Amino acid sequence: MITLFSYPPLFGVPDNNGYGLKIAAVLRLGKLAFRHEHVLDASAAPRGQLPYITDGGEMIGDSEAIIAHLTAKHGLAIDAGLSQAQRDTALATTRLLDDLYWVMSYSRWQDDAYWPRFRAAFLREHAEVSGEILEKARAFNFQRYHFQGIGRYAPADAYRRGLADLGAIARLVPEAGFVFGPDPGTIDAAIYGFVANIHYYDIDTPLRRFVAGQPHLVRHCQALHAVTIA
Ligand SMILES: N[C@@H](CCC(=O)N[C@@H](CS)C(=O)NCC(=O)O)C(=O)O
Repeated sequence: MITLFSYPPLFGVPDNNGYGLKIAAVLRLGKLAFRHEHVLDASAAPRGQLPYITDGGEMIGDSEAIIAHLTAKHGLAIDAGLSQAQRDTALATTRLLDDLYWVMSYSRWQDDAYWPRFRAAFLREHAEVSGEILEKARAFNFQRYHFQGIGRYAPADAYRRGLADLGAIARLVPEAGFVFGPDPGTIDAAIYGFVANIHYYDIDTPLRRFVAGQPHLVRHCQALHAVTIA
């Protein structure tokens, strides 16, 4: 049995992190049975990062490595018909989402405009998490943001960057269906992982306002969400 280890849910989204949510969606799309374990401490994970899966005796970290494993070992076929050009687009989009990840994360933990709402939601939904734990996580994230670079941006500059990422994603998602046709692939799960973590949050960031103004992106997100939480 596959076990997915990822961060806890928030605002009805089964993982408050885009990478873990992407894997939950991929497993559902591939109709692969799994157990979902939510953890806050990533120290047991390969490279100390979530998500990871265990599968028999194996432990696999990194969402892309997990998808490669599911494809090789469990016949995950949702990307089977893709051309090389489509695979390249999927890889470029994955890297684009890596950039959006930092801005989204910054909006929650670093930006004083939104941190109080994020903190309050976490404490309200997770009785096991104390204010002290969150303050420690915040201090840790400040360091991560500083060394990655986003932490040195003023909020308006950070959001300009995130909105450029979201704009490119909005142009990639079609009015109907999914990025590469009528059926969703891992690229759709990846987009969902991050867009859902913006759209379903009752925190009115510039990123969320942008998504709300893109009905086709909301439709895409809702379609993947229905499969993921089913
Ligand atoms: N390339 C990885 C990225 C995963 C990632 O960035 N995980 C972060 C999410 S916050 C994490 O666990 N960070 C904890 C840490 O770096 O200590 C993937 O695709 O899964």
